[in-house]
Amino acid sequence: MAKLPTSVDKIIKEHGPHAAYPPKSGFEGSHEPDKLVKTHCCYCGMQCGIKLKVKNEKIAGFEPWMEFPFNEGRLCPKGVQRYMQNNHPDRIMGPIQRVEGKGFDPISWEKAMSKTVSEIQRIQKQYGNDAFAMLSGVSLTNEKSYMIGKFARVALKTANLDYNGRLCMVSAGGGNKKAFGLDRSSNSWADLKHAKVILVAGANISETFPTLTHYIWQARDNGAKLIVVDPREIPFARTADLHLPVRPGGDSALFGAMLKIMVDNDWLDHDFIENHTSGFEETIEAVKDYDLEWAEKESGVPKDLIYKAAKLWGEANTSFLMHARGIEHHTKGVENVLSCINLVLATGRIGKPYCGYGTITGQGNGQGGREHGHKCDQLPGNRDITNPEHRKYISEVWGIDEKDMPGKGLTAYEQIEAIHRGEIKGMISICFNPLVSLPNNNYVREALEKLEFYINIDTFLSETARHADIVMAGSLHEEEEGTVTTAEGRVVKINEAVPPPGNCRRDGEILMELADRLGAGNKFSYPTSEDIFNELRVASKGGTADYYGITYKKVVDNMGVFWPCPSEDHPGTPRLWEDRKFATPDGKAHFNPVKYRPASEVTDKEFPVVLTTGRVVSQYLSGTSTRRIGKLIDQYPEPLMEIHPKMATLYGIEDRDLVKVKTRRGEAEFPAHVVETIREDTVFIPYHWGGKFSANQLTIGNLDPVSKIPEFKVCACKLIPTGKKGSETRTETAYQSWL
Ligand SMILES: Nc1nc2c(c(=O)[nH]1)N[C@H]1C(S)=C(S)[C@@H](COP(=O)(O)OP(=O)(O)OC[C@H]3O[C@@H](n4cnc5c(=O)[nH]c(N)nc54)[C@H](O)[C@@H]3O)O[C@H]1N2
Ligand SMILES: Nc1nc2c(c(=O)[nH]1)N[C@H]1C(S)=C(S)[C@@H](COP(=O)(O)OP(=O)(O)OC[C@H]3O[C@@H](n4cnc5c(=O)[nH]c(N)nc54)[C@H](O)[C@@H]3O)O[C@H]1N2
Ligand code: SF4
Ligand SMILES: [Mo]
Repeated sequence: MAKLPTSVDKIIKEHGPHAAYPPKSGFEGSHEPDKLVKTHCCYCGMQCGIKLKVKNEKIAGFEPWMEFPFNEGRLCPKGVQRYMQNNHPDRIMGPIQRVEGKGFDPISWEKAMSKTVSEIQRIQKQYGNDAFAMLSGVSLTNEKSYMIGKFARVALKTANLDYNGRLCMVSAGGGNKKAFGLDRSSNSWADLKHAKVILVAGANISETFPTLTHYIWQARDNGAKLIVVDPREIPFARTADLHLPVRPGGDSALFGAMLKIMVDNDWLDHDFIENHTSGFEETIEAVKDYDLEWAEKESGVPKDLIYKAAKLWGEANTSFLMHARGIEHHTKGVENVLSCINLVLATGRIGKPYCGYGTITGQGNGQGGREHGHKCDQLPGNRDITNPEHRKYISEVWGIDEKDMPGKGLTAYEQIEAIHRGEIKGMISICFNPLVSLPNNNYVREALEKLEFYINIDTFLSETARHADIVMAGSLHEEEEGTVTTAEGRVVKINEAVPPPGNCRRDGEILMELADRLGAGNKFSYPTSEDIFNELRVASKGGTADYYGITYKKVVDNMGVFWPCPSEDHPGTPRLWEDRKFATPDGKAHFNPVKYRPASEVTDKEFPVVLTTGRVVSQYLSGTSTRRIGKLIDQYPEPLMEIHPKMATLYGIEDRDLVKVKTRRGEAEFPAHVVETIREDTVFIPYHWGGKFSANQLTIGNLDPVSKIPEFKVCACKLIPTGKKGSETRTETAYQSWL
């Protein structure tokens, strides 16, 4: 691995490990900014409105944007610190090239571009077009997401394009499409406020979507009951009416049993089921043997709690069900989602005020980015790349011959497997750090080193970028105009606050130049981001994710527009399904039978403990940005392993003892965090760190057969106390884990 060319070492030496932000106190001009730019937080799917302060073309601070309707000025710990990333001394300030054994050297854009293009052409000529793959990410705007879908198919001419939403939203998307024919949460969060029962499954909202908690607290003030399904008593479960401490992997047994109880007690909306759904009979047939004893054994939730939850949910008048990755990161992620949707459909409480369902989108543009074509099987407007009509329509919009449109490609983790098999030889990635975020990452590292040529477009030298031959210095969220679509389905405007610093370039410009040099320049000539958006509008027209009626002006005037929005005079659709016309071919909502099956790796004598992974409030994803912001590091400096006191006693482990965690894939050491809030049979490790601090050395690469999401949320491990204490020096090392 190569050494960093940046000044990190010097900063650490001079200012200590926590000075991972510009060490001078304060930012010049934060009291007298040149301008305030209304935009959105660059991190999670809430996309909170924020005003960035700009001084001398640098971000100097922020102010709350009180008028933005979703968050009304509220921000979480990450949102209030994110302004520190743009000026950060670790930014890659121009293109760099790997020099074997030495590190990275700066190179000119001309050299970076010409070398990249000649390697793409060489590899494609030698091994075929699909041997050059692309991976992308949905921290990128709709405009860039759309352009990447087109870039891979039209300029690179490869089928193998996929994205980091494959690790995130695809199980939810798969379930939503099967049940409703459309992949979006059915309601805006406004419907939460007067829901009488709120069920949240596998979503640590207080830490992962902090500004959304305000809506739940408002509902609580209005008398709502709260049911939380999570192996951990996460912060907002501590005030819940019912906390169901499910064993990782047990959700579909739990939800199946709840459905059976609802059927047995006739807590059903027969009119809705009969007139607006299909598949009910097969669905209840699948759960007919799910008695409470069985459900308790399989799900790990005491049977009285299962019954109470079914009763509370079954008898409610208004309700909202939400879930996130806790139920989706499984080899049965789609089935888990469907078993939740079955509970919603059985009550008919959808498409009505204060009644709804939502999967909480994770990444900043996790919603818009999964609609416009950088999934391996998708074309813009959430069209299907294998559908002849869809291919024809998009080929016309792109001005290409349909027979030149590649077919379905491999998903993200499958691409890694294809590199190992020697089928993929070259790769370009943008906005994705798979070496930290993919499961079983020792296998991922080997794959990256097998590539004949790898180019990475990022803003920091991520763990993955360090394996690239060339790294192109791209732009951050605040450095390029565009739109994103929030977890609610609201399209909002991102404004360019500052230009990219130094010799960095806007991502969109990098892609356009590459397309031009690959001979497709006439199809990638967009003077402004709005021009890309206007083409996206046409490309999405008539698709299920229809943006045709959304314009930049409308988005700005209304502080967001909810898709679908099929015509310019259409106001947008905050609440779906009010007309009871679902987007499925028969217009009905579909129940889907779900038969419980266990996780792909269950505990045994050798690996007796359940390992689950996830997040903490102050760190974001693979941590490239948040692991460089000192105050966020202070809040949670290194990954800790949460363990229940009973299990800790069993192993003779005390708080902060260093424990070796071993799975069939690898091993790593983590200080123990002994807490009563986790199940006795399960340990939890956050995954935001790289190198030897990475939880993904341990996780399993098994995928859901439909969505191809990895099983991040459950595998089997063993714990080996090391006899050492987690120490301060480790804190320093955690910060430096990418060095
Ligand atoms: N602070 C912070 N916020 C973020 C992010 C971040 O990295 N940091 N990332 C954003 C992104 S991309 C995403 S996808 C979201 C993720 O948001 P969440 O899904 O809320 O986050 P996770 O921590 O991955 O998992 C949520 C919960 O699932 C529980 N869980 C584990 N296994 C199971 C299971 O088998 N069943 C059930 N029911 N629960 C289980 C865990 O205990 C955990 O509390 O957060 C977004 N917001
Ligand atoms: N064990 C375990 N693993 C997990 C999960 C888990 O719960 N447990 N969660 C999974 C989930 S839900 C997700 S979403 C993935 C996320 O995994 P990744 O997508 O790999 O994580 P990011 O940190 O978003 O990586 C994005 C990269 O893009 C760069 N970047 C950010 N913004 C921009 C931009 O505007 N332009 C450019 N060019 N680059 C940019 C960042 O510096 C970073 O290097 O991780 C997954 N991995
Ligand atoms: S809740 Fe999400 S979007 Fe809002 S400030 Fe926090 S990280 Fe940013
Ligand atoms: Mo995610």
